[in-house]
Amino acid sequence: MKRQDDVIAAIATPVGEGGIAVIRVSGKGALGVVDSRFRGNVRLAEARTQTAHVGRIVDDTGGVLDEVVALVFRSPHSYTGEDVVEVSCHGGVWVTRRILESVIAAGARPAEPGEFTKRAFLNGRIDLSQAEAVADLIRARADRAHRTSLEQLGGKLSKQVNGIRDELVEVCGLLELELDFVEENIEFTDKAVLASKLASVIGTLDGLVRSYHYGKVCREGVKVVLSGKPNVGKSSLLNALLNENRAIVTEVPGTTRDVIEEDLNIEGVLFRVVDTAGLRETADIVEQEGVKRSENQILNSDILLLMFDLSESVGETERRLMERILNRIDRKQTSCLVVQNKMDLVSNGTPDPMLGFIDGYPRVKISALKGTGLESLRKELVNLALGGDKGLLEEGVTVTNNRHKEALDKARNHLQLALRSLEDGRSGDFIAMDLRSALDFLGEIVGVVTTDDILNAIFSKFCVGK
Ligand SMILES: Nc1nc2c(ncn2[C@@H]2O[C@H](COP(=O)(O)OP(=O)(O)OP(=O)(O)O)[C@@H](O)[C@H]2O)c(=O)[nH]1
Ligand SMILES: [Mg+2]
Repeated sequence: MKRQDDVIAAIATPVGEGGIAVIRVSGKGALGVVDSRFRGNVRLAEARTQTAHVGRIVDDTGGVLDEVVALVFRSPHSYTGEDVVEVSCHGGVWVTRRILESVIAAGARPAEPGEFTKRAFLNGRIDLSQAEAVADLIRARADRAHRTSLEQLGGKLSKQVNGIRDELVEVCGLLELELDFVEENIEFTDKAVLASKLASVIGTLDGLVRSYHYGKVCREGVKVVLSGKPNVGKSSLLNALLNENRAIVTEVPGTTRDVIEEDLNIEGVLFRVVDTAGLRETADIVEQEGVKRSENQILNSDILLLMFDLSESVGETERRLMERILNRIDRKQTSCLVVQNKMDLVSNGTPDPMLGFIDGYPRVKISALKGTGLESLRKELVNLALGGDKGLLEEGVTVTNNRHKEALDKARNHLQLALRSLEDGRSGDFIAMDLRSALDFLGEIVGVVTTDDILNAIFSKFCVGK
């Protein structure tokens, strides 16, 4: 078992060559450990907090490894809450490695993934949901993900959850007080007031659980799969959206065989756009494998673009193809958008060949070749990704983490049971039991209630040095 008060050390910057790299050292005695390998005008062990010192780091034979700047943070004024030294050295892979080794030889041990942040949590610097936000912030690849993780890091979710916990503690207290006076038949609390309190908390939890859909969109992005018959222009559309020649486009049906995935940022939402092989019966075994992969992608899509060629009529083949797809996808997960391509080939006034064909889905007409209609397509994608809740959710707290959502869900279920018991006139201790369970689940989010399993699951996902 690794001890909690060891001095730990790790390279905090990514592996590779760069301007500078940072080696982070934390724990009681961290200043002394680094000081024993530091040669400068100031003894780090005696330095004031939040000061920077130029010097050299040496190895165990006294040989100079690099010129560095050492930043000193004294407990509790540091990321972890412990004594911390951050050594900024020149950003070479080898030199960084050697400095870490030197610090370890001087008495530190290599940090585990996420151990700095874990210590920040254990020392009360941040709560659990804030610690998780650190990992999300590092992973954020688009504006909205960045914004929600930053809000969570600032404690927006914690604040709301703690507010709810306070209310529930109060209700619990009232119920339990009443129990002490059960013999005397005294009622302290108006049942109707309690019920409306509970109902309002349930409403708040409902909103938080619902925000998870938007939160997931922010965090993981939206998977958009381009599907349709060969040659309708799927690869052309991918290229047009990315504004680069990413996928091969030819007039030969069956050009794309592999699955091609690229990130696309629209209005701060991250879309993962997937181009696939055109769907058709084929004798070519390479293409057959491609079609199989397309079908896999379709089943795992958040948004499915059903692409058609406007210059062609739709008939029995298309009808069968669409039936097959639409019967297999999970409507709760996947939204469909019909894209009619090659509008440059049809003159105005030509009747829509798809009149009455798979109605009930939003449609856009585009020309991937000329780049027309792409603006409406982008708008439609954002609409489908964020749903109607867009404005509403941006105001409030967004739940981005599955662990939080599950805990909120469970808390809400217990509160619903409590409310029902209250309405049925059950005894106070019975109701309080469910309230306690709800409190525990809410406590798991911020980390007041926690287990080693929960902590390990969370921090093992961090990188070393964070
Ligand atoms: N006129 C016109 N031609 C287009 C348009 N979009 C694509 N094409 C042409 O249609 C042909 C097929 O385009 P692709 O993008 O390769 O079609 P695909 O759906 O990826 O085809 P597969 O990979 O074979 O499934 C190419 O010759 C494109 O130049 C369009 O909007 N207008
Ligand atoms: Mg293609």
